[in-house]
Amino acid sequence: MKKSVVGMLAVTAMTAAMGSAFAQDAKAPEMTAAEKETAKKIYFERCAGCHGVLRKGATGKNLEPHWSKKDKDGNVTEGGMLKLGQQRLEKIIGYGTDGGMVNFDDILTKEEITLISKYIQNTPDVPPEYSLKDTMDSWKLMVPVDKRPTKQMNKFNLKNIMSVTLRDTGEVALIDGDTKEIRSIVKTGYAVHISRLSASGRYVYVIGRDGRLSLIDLWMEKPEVVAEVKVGFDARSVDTSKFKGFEDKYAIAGSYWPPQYVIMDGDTLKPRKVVSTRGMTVDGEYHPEPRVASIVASFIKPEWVVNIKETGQILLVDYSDIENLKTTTIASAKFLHDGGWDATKRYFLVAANASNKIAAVDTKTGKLAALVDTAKIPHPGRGANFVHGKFGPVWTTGHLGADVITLISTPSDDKKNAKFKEYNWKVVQEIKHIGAGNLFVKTHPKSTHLWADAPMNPDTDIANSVAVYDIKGDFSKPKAVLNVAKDSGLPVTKAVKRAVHPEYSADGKEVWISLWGGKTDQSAIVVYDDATLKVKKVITDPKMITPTGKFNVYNTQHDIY
Ligand code: DHE
Repeated sequence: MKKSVVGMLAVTAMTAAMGSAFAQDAKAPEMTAAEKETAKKIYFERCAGCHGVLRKGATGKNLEPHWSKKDKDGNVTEGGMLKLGQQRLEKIIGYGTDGGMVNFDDILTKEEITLISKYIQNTPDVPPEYSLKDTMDSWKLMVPVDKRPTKQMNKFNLKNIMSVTLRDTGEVALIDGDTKEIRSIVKTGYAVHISRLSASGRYVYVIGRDGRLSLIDLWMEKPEVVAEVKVGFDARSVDTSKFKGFEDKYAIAGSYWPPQYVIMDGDTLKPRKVVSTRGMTVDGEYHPEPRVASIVASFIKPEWVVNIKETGQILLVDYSDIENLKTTTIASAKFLHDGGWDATKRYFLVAANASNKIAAVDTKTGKLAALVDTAKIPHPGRGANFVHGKFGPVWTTGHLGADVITLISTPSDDKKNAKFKEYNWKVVQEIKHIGAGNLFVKTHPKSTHLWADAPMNPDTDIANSVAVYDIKGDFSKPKAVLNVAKDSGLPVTKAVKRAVHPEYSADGKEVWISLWGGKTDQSAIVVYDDATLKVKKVITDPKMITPTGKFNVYNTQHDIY
């Protein structure tokens, strides 16, 4: 993947902040100071997301030089990177594992794989903390509220704008869903993870892996960033206040490092409060790095659902009085990651991915509704809701670690669905997918299809493709498999082209899929007609470098999936 100067600078800021106090383990391979600096940067860019800065493991395994753990009966197991050793580590990193670790031989050079294998046999660096003052010092208000337009100044159909992450250039492209033209490309943080919309649909919030949060005003003639703030060194999630009376008032962003979340004013990003998430896991053990995974705004209460990865605690943060912040802490299962609402938007379903479970929280009662066992490493993105011919309303997840799509029955207030109550919170069906390595599933209330990708599958043909399932019946109809790489018309190169993240247009008639090129190859977005499954358009502007997530304004604003 292309590495931009912006990205390099942003990552260097994090690694520089981590200091150079690098403890050399007596048995660990020796490294020069320059090698350690390079390896530290690679670790942050490529490994920390899954394994944690302190390397205690989450979605990925524990990568400490030595570890030991006790099971319920007091039996101790020991392991660690020193035990695995240089050769074995190089193999694992280069070729991946059956356990879900992807191969890095097409992302890192041989020398980089050697370096990173040495690095993880040494004691982890501990990055510094980041205070409210640091957050405040980083805050920039480019366009104050009174200098912004009072009405929409452009003629775009804002509902159908797609906010597209250009991962490796530290940018977001705002693409007109109607005309497929790029309306604006804005500079953001490094490797933007997600875009979320304000309740009004006017503001787009984008968060980069380097913790930089940018606020884009869609009402400007050419939409631009009007405010930004750095909420931490490493971040993944953001949302806004969506409850009636609080529309566009607050924003919240969660950090991976330091493990904390920041509450800000919604229209300026002025920081108001920083709250640490360090504490006890659901097993009653202290964890020094409980990272903030997905965050979602409730529509039925002035609350955010904040999912804490390592501890497995789901926080319901009440923002009606942020000076006297009230939080409900709901114990679920460890390694919370991504998730989405059920069709009624009362229950939030989140993957406890390395625990192979889906946790469902009832935001009306503030209690855990269910913990559902699933196949290996569920990864729903936001999931997909539809009414199954036999089992009624279901929410769907794919899996990184299994070749199935799982359907979980969800409750409904509609009397005609009363007969499905007996299935609620059960896995009612597992559908055979094209392979493991799925990241995202998607449907739309106006569609009869369910789309699922498999970009992390080691097989090139599978990583190139998406499957489309007919949701009208009982899934006995064979799925359609679309080879997005072939459909893009891009030349075949050595690098694996990965088809990732289906996203619907606002009217539910088109599905957009990103196609990641390799390090230097052209990427594309392939737009399909959802009814005919035929290609409608291939977007391949040279400025479109490594597009990943695409967020339709209307669907994101209203949590439609
Ligand atoms: Fe993501 C969602 C974390 C890797 C693309 N990703 C999320 C969320 C989290 C998360 C916590 C939920 C945010 C929310 O809803 O508030 N992702 C992580 C990681 O920790 C991980 C595994 C490793 C890392 O270093 O970041 C990771 N993610 C990736 C990728 O490699 C992807 C495919 C491309 C990229 O960004 O480099 C990727 N993640 C996405 C996307 C979403 C997402 C597109 C939003 C899905 C949606 O439809 O809302």
